[in-house]
Amino acid sequence: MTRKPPVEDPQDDDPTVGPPLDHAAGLPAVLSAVRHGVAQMGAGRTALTLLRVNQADGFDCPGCAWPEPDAAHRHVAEFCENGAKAVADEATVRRIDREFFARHPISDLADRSDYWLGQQGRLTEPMVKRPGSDHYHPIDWDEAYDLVARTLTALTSPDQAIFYTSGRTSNEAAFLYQLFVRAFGTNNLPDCSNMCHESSGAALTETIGIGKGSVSLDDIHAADLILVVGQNPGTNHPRMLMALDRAKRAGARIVAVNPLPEAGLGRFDNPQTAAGLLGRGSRLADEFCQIRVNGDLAFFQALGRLLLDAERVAPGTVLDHEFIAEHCHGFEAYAAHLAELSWADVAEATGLTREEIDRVHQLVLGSRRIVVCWAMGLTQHRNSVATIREIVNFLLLRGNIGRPGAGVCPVRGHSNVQGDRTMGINEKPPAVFLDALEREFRFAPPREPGYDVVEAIRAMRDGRASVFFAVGGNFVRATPDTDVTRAALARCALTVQVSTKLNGSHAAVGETALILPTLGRTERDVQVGGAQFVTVEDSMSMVHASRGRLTPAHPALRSEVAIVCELAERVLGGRVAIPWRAFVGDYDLIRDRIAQVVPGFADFNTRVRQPGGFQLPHGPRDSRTFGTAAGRAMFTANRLDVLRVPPGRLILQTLRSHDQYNTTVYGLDDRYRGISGGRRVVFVNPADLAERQLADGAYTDIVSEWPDGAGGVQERRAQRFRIVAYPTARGCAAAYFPEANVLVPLDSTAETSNTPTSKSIVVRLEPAER
Ligand SMILES: Nc1nc2c(c(=O)[nH]1)N[C@H]1C(S)=C(S)[C@@H](COP(=O)(O)OP(=O)(O)OC[C@H]3O[C@@H](n4cnc5c(=O)[nH]c(N)nc54)[C@H](O)[C@@H]3O)O[C@H]1N2
Ligand SMILES: Nc1nc2c(c(=O)[nH]1)N[C@H]1C(S)=C(S)[C@@H](COP(=O)(O)OP(=O)(O)OC[C@H]3O[C@@H](n4cnc5c(=O)[nH]c(N)nc54)[C@H](O)[C@@H]3O)O[C@H]1N2
Ligand SMILES: [Mo]
Repeated sequence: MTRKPPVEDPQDDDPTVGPPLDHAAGLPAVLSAVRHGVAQMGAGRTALTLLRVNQADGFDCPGCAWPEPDAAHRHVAEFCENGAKAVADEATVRRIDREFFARHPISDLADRSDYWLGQQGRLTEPMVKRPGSDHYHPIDWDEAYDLVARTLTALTSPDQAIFYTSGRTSNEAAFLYQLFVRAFGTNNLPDCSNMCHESSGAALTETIGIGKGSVSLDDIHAADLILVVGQNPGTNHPRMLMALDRAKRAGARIVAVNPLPEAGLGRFDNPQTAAGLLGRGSRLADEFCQIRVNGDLAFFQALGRLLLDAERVAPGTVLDHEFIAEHCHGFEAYAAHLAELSWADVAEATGLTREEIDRVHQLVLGSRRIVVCWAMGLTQHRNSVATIREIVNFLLLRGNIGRPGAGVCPVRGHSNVQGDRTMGINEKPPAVFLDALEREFRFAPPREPGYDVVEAIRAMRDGRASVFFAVGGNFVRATPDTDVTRAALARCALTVQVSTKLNGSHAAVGETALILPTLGRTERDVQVGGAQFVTVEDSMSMVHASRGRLTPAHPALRSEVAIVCELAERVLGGRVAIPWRAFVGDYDLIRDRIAQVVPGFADFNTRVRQPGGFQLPHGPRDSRTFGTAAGRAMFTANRLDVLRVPPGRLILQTLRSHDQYNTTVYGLDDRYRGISGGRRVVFVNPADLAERQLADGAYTDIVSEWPDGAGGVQERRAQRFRIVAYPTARGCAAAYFPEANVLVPLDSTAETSNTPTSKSIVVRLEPAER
């Protein structure tokens, strides 16, 4: 076992391929968790740290946003294999010091893989890259803050600065960050949501009046039928499998809708039970609909149409007429629209047979309580917002929103991405939020909408923005069109990264660049007023405290709250009367202000100290109150257009392997899909390979095609991927994010939400040279 980072970059990524697994977790998952922990932290620290994850007095797992069970149902080890990897990655004992940056010029870092960069350890002191230099050098905190303040105050307009957030930022830091940015004078607050669940937020706000899921963990446990659509929980939300397992034991049926047969939805060996550890777990999915990429809008329209037809045959027995009459709007137009549904289009879009859809329909008819869960498989397409509106239609028909055991469940990604939005990290803030901010802090926040992620890249590319500031994340690697984004950042006068770990964005620099190293979730945060805790909100609107216990990776690290406040003081001076210094000393004072501004946070400091925290209000869930313009839940009529590709082309989706957290790559294996030792693979159906005379194991370039606006085609190329014959849906292919991001055109985004279409890219495969 080695504590040393790998010396060589595994640039010559050399994947080996075995059969995919049909089951998830069990003992192999526990062993993998411990192995990653010990490699990064050593044995003692591994045991201590992992036992604190998701306990009432511990820290919130920096992995996913899936909620914790109530205290009575919590296990001693309330974490999963991939949560353990996320923790180990942050709590690693490896460190990056100034000698590291002396050895590695920025041009060298730019050539390194995400895996190599992440393996180097925690950032320890502030670093600066000056104009003309290819190196980072140490800089004092004070000097670094002054540099940022000078650059920001010299701008001719605050809108020339962009302030990005990734979803690990705590509520307290996020609230102060948006306060600072708005007091400075802009709404340029793009965040990772723009690439993630923005489509869910947009569709749900429009149809049910609130952009958040309507179910609690108890609803999952009590459901009769759970549809898991466009989601791979075995890898990305492993603790969700425990909830599904519990629902299943109570009699629920589960339907998986996915182009890929993902392992976790096959057999689940619950590692919290003896049978699970021995690999004698239960089968989770009763039906697997192997849908074509982007076929989900058609799928939910088909289910809606079958319900309407069934109602016609047996009036009064299928639809929830009372609910529709009392709480909904637009039913007639919706029903009329579906009367025109073309079954030929449904077959083409979904790739499913009528029998497969009928089987799901029968399950729907037999179920009183239905939950639909989804994640990135639905949100990153051109028609994503329409698809999610269609899920709402489907649920409204039988009154499946705002009733126990039923509802919408967009499963969030980053552990506090939902909380950051609640705190006002939003480039298009609602007016009521700005009004409350204005009342509480007595300044006039800007009312013009700011840039989202895609607009921010365009603004930097076109010279309309020249300062890029990021609290967390890895902008250059997470965003689409990597080369365009890198060039856009290079045009900036100043780029600033507040980070825990080194990543590709530290090598995508403006003329001047700063790295400001910060504390992570697992670490003690001690300020003038004593040890502080922060709070987060999970995917089901539960707000709770998170207390780090480890000694900080380095004494020079500052908390995100401290960094934001120091900057705000220097940039704003006396322009606003906000007690930044007091906020840093005592985070309770920040929470008192949040309580004044954000609905649902009254008595924040008291309620968050109760074990397990508290749940935020949610109109549809709590009282079937729908905060839409009409005051009702909205049925919508959505155009079904089938995503057709030119002959020989495939639809490529970009997804996560089992050994990564977004752009953080923990290892080069994807155990459940049978891949080891490499990431440059493209999964293709064997019949599609045969048709193109391509062989499993051959090397190919992936070339994406996008209209150039002048009647021609723009091409983007990702070189040298190993072809893997894989049981994905016909006509579809898959490759890993972020290696495939070079293929996603910046202008290819979802209607309304502007989310990059990372799950439906038209590509062709060309034999690789060599
Ligand atoms: N370990 C780990 N945990 C994570 C993350 C991580 O990287 N690693 N990331 C976190 C974040 S930020 C997020 S947003 C979530 C992401 O969680 P997921 O959404 O599960 O992540 P992806 O790997 O993008 O998986 C997308 C799934 O959708 C399927 N899919 C693709 N296109 C379609 C389609 O058109 N229709 C349907 N029905 N399915 C489709 C894919 O086959 C795949 O199973 O996970 C969070 N948790
Ligand atoms: N092609 C394609 N692109 C995608 C996706 C896809 O499915 N396909 N998914 C999209 C999705 S869903 C998302 S959410 C985005 C993710 O986009 P981001 O959130 O920008 O990316 P991450 O990889 O999660 O960011 C990891 C970095 O965050 C920093 N970090 C970690 N913890 C902390 C902390 O506590 N504080 C601070 N300040 N920094 C910290 C570390 O330096 C680490 O390197 O990517 C999107 N991009
Ligand atoms: Mo995400």
